[in-house]
Amino acid sequence: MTGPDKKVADFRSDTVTRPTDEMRKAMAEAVVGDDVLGDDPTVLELERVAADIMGKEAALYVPSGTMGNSIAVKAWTQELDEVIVEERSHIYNMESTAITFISRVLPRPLVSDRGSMDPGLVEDNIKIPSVHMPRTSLICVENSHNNWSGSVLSLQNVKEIRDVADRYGIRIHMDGARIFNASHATGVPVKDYAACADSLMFCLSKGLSAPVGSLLVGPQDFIDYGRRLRKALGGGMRQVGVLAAAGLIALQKMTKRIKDDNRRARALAEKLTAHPGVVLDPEKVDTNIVIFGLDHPRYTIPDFLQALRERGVWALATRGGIRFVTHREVDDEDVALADRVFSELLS
Ligand code: TLP
Repeated sequence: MTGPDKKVADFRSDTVTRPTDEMRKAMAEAVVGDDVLGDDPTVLELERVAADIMGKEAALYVPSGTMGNSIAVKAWTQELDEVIVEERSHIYNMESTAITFISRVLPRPLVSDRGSMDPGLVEDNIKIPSVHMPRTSLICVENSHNNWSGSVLSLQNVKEIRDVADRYGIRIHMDGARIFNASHATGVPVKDYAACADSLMFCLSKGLSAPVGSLLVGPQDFIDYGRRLRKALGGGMRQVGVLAAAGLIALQKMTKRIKDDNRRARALAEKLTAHPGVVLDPEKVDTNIVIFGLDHPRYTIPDFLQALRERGVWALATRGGIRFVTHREVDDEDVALADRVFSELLS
């Protein structure tokens, strides 16, 4: 099946999106080769297009966002280093400890204003060179920010963090898994965000609807080393042009539609907030992720999620409550269904 399964309104994640018919056709017809040997033309094209869109020298196709982030952290750091991360970031919280397991660095989590770290606080946390302390070598930022309900970073904030990083010779990696959602929300071109970071990872497999894959972009020598790290991590794939073909369509044809997901998430938030027990400020929904608390005498969060699921509305528990994510396979009817089910359960 390539279209949405209308039996449920699946708001669990934009990762549930299945490839479009056009992607499936391109996958079937893809010209392929052995990508580990560097001769899959479809992968090479995807990497070239990705680097171009982001305004970077080179790109690396990786199986997942987690691998892209892991390669970036490993490439920019050495053991005994420290990495500044935002306290709710995906890199720090949701990658099964990859940052320490793979790179063996110390994460330094900082508080933020919905994902935007104060550049002064970042500067205060850069270690002065000392035999006693780790060396700060990398700052990671996340845009849009998953666990802050899809909040976006202003270009100003990222530029100020860039200034700090430059003063101390530190790299910046941007987890831009949903950078196109952020770009639609702020009007800042993805290239401008990417220009503030040394490297950026973005996902094809979320709102862009490709079945698999992410891209890591950055300078040529970083990507060359990243290619070796990808092999070491078991991410060297052979005739993977069959997947890259879908990725090319994701990049060339699906980025524009992301604004619909952002719009629908705001509409969903406005509806849900009207129900008793829903703790949510729709003004704080910048992109396609809606996270809200539940304060209701009849339900715990697991019970409420179960009751939703029985009525065909799927969502996930997350830090701070319940998460709904909009994407290509949920439409206005699904939003209306969620609204009706909330009325039934909470009134
Ligand atoms: N996020 C997934 C889950 O891991 C929670 C989701 O459903 O939102 N950075 C960010 C900001 C992400 O949201 C994700 C995935 C990743 C990195 C990792 O990407 P994958 O899942 O491809 O490893």
